[in-house]
Amino acid sequence: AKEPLRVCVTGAAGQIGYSLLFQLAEGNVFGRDQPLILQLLDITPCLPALNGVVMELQDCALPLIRDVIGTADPLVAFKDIDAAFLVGAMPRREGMERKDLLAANVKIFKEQGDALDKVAKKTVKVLVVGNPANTNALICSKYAPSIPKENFSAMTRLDQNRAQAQVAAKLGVPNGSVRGCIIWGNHSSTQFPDVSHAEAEVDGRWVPVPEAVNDQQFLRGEFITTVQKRGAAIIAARKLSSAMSAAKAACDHMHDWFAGTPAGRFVSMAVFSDGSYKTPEGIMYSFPVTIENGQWKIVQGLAIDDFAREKMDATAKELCEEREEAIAACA
Ligand code: NAX
Repeated sequence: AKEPLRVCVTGAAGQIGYSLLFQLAEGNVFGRDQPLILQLLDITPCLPALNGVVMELQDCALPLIRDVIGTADPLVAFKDIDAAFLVGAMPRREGMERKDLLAANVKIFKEQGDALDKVAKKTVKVLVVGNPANTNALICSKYAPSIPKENFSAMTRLDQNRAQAQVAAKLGVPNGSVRGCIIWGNHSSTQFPDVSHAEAEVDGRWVPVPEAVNDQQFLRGEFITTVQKRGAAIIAARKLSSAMSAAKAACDHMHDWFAGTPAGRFVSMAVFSDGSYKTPEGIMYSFPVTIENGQWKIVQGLAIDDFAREKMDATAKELCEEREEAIAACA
């Protein structure tokens, strides 16, 4: 039998946590034969609610769960972990400036980076979901220097899934008949959802999405803004931010990081830029990646036209600004 994996979820008493934990505990992420020890972190005022979640997980009587720990201490939650979903973050309150929110959150990720550095396995894979996700991941890694940089990433998979679903709906095909949608840059409204390298299966044949959709005005306009503003549309409708879809995307991201991508396929995740596609080095930029043996590699050689270039530069510029603000906030 396999040794249990230790998996941490932060913000585990929150709404994404509530959806994420069940999928994880069922075996959707690490496989249905992989036992798990769940180490759940939230802040002290939320410990009663977290305890309720721990009780519910016990009551699911799931075959893979070996233990569930709930704590407000990052040193306990991160002890010996193999994987971390860093979901917990400070929500935006009314009247709060974007800058103040960033400052508050990067401090959380500084502290958590420090704790990961002290107690997590050096092979831990860390997925940051809490916003501003890209910059939080950057700071977290910076304060965990003993863990390789490649082990940190931020989530743009929800944006990728949204793009895929929009294209499928436009074409009237199942979601599985669209692949290769890319998210470039920041998980924010400056992200660039790009279907110029995507394919769709129409009448039993895989064809480039731009050809299948055959509506450049839509693909360069409404499609992009729909994906960019989808988070706000969910909030307007639900009075709560995306949770079910965010949790599912986090599971997709971590699943593929551990299991790898099928031959010839790629997924988007925000990782350390090495300067690929003329992006500034050292920011957490979302790229198309292939994954093998738990290692991601940025897909090289995709053609970038002037339209894409401008969008890719704009989101890079925002990430550079966030990095400056974050470093100042941590000083
Ligand atoms: P909730 O407010 O429901 O839950 C957040 C939980 O985190 C709360 O229980 C809170 O007590 C906890 N928390 C706060 N500070 C913490 C800390 N220092 N350590 C541990 N736990 C802490 O928010 P939810 O809807 O679950 O969203 C969580 C985060 O995901 C937010 O930052 C949100 O902006 C972000 N999102 C990111 C997405 C992405 O695609 N990258 C999409 C969905 C989501 O909006």
